[in-house]
Amino acid sequence: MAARARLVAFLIGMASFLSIVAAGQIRPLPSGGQLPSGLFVHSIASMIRTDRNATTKASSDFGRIVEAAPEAVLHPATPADIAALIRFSASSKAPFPVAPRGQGHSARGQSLAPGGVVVDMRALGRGHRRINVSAGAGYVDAGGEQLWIDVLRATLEHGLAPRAWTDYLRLTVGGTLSNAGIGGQAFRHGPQIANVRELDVVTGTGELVTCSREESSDLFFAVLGGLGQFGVITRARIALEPAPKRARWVRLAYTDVTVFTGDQELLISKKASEAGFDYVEGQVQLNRTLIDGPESTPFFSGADINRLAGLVSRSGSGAIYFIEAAMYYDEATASSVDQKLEAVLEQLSFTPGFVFTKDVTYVQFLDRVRVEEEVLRSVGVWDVPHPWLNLFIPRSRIIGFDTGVLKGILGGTNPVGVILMYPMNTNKWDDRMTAVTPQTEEDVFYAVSLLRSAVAVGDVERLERENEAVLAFCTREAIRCKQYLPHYTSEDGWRRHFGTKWERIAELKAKYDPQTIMAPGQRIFQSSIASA
Ligand code: ZME
Repeated sequence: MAARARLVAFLIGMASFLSIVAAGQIRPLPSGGQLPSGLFVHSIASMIRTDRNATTKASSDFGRIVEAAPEAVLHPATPADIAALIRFSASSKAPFPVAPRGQGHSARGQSLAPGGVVVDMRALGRGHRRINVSAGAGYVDAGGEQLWIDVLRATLEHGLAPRAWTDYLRLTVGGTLSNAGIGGQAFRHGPQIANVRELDVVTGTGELVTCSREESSDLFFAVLGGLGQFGVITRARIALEPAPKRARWVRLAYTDVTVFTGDQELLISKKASEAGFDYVEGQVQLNRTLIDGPESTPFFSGADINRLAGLVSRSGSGAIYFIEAAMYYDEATASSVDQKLEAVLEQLSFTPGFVFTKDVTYVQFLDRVRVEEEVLRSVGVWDVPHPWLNLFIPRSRIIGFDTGVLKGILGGTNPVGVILMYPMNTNKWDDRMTAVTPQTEEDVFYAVSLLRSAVAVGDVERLERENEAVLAFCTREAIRCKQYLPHYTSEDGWRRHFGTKWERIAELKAKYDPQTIMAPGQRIFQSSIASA
């Protein structure tokens, strides 16, 4: 079989590669590149595993929808080891695919390398912590393999913290920066990719390049939101701010989507200097998910749930909406936070009486999905298929989307999982980066995340059909939406996704990964090997 032949080619290639190293001949590779001298001493052979134990772990991801085994897994000790592997592939007669894998939290196989080599990025951080805080300069250098929770803990030792977060912190820096990294702070600070000052990248030609807005800026902008297509992020320099100590965390209930989105848009229009929230998201609860879902238990008391159930039955559609927001504070601002919260709440139009407040530490707030994870794990619904769909919707179309999708296609369903819906300011996104936003003139767009889990027989197929229907609805209604964490199986889908950015992306691909070996699980560029 082809896979078998490739494995043999790989091992033969590796053997001859090792003999070059063993013979002490550092000579130009066919591509003209030099072997890094460090490799001469520490060959990567001992870091490559081909046993089933290693390859099986790297054969699937959090999505549990696609599965494909790599031929081998590299456990690098240094970025130079990754460079050696990529250079070996890129310069060989039969290049093989290479995919970095952090936590494997992709939903559709984006971190897989069918027939190639998965780089277990987490191996980089073993033994020593690759996180260095420069407090005076206000940044942290974090290895691409580092988890955001560990970056948070390290920076807090200096009273500092990154400004932009994802909802879940057990993700790697390289993983979120390859996508965008969105959450309730993005309205003010932009996505995580907008808060990066510098990167180290091992490109698809096996070069280790330091890049920034000033230096090798084409690579810097390409890699941010670049879906792993141009190289592997081995270090990111991330901007920091003084860390708040605590968060006043609120949920406000609505039955009318127009009132809900109106309040969200008011909140995201506020400057940091005005009385407002530091974090703004929103959730949609269809039918009985609120009452049944384990997700809700940490926030609402039994009495709250009874009151909310009453609200659900009074809401004609059965849908209720929550703004989830947080106001950060510390010792200096503790005495005024209640007043500030009151001042903001007064401007909003949530259902009277339906405000729920919690007061938690900053870490408890940022790491809140961890609690959900533990609940879901305890009832066995964490390691299940996740046919997730994330969309960016232009502001002008969000009410139509709510009618057609949430109250239409998904109306009457009782999904297990979370539906998120919150606006962001377009001007916080840098269009030079590969990450894609709706290509309209509008200054606000919504993230709508249908984060549903498949827990029963037939759920995957049913949820996938619903996802298809949602995308078909957007096409039919000419809603210029973009997928976030995008997934397409045809080049045509990718061309439409990238729109005006496509030509530039193809050009950068040819420059930084001419053999199309990097991150094949995205299925953007069909490599000659993958299709062979
Ligand atoms: C892609 C994405 C997942 C964005 C947010 N999530 C979440 N996943 C699971 N539970 C969540 C959540 N956001 C809030 N709760």
